[in-house]
Amino acid sequence: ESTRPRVVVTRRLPDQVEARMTELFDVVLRTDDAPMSHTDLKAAIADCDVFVPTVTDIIDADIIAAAPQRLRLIANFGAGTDHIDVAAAHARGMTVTNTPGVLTEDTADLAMGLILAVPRRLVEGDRRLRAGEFTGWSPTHMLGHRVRGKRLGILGMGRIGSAVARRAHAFGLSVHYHNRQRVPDTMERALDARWHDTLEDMLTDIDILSINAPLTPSTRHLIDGRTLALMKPDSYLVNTSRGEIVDEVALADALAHGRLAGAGLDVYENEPKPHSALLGLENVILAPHIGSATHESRREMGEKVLINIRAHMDNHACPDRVLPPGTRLSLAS
Ligand code: 8YV
Repeated sequence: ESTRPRVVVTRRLPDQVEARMTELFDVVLRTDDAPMSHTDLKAAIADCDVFVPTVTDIIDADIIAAAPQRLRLIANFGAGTDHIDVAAAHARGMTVTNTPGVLTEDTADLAMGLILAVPRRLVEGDRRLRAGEFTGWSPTHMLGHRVRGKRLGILGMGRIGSAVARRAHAFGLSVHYHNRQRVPDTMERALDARWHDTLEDMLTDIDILSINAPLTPSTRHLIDGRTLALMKPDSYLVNTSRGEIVDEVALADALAHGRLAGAGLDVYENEPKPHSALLGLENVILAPHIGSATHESRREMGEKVLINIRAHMDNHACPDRVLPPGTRLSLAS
């Protein structure tokens, strides 16, 4: 019993994942599902060997400093780790892991769903019908814009961006991308994607922007008033990555004043609250951060957390180590 690692989890996880953790570890699970405060997180991290946070937990240097020496692994439930001060964790000799891969297809499905639903005004139509405004078909009722034949620009051609590209071809979109580094030739050919060496160059050229990049100091507010102004007034923006990549005030302003035709958002700068200016706009779909919210993805994310913890306990390299900031991941892997 006493050799079982003490694992502290910050949020309720799917039942099967919690059950498996209870079998394997001396696990401290949550009983309610409210996000922990900074003070609660500090207290929670102080007594464990492995810490399992989620996207709602800001694990800053102050919280990492409150961890005991025996805590050597932060196993994040989620792919993005921008909420964790990974450099501070590494400085304390900790390993940080995440759950990439298993949520790729579901997140790409949501992005593709928004790419189709925003130009076709699907959610607006649902809203209008429920409000009693569908009084009969007419040749000019609820016209949107055709998706087929348009140009999709993908910002961030990693796993999720590539999965969006593959879907996009089936809907007749041509695929453009911008990424901090050009992807290998074979991958570029397989994805039939045209590289733009600058974001600015891509933005002037596309009809729909899909944001699939991680949040880093260099992607924060990459889409702001200046870069939005480069987009065509009849173009669309879809964001399923991190809200902070977009200056939400500038986005709301562009949408409200016809400088952008519409947007589909799953993530926000200050979750769980979208900027109030977005709430009144008809040409925006606002999803509640559900990119990976399927029973299947969440279960598999839990399994990934377990695999990383077990590798760590067995003194093996964890399969999903988050590399120090600035390290360039190979996109081909
Ligand atoms: C999760 C996500 O909802 O993986 C991510 O980065 O944003 C989503 O899959 C969240 O991170 C769970 O912690």
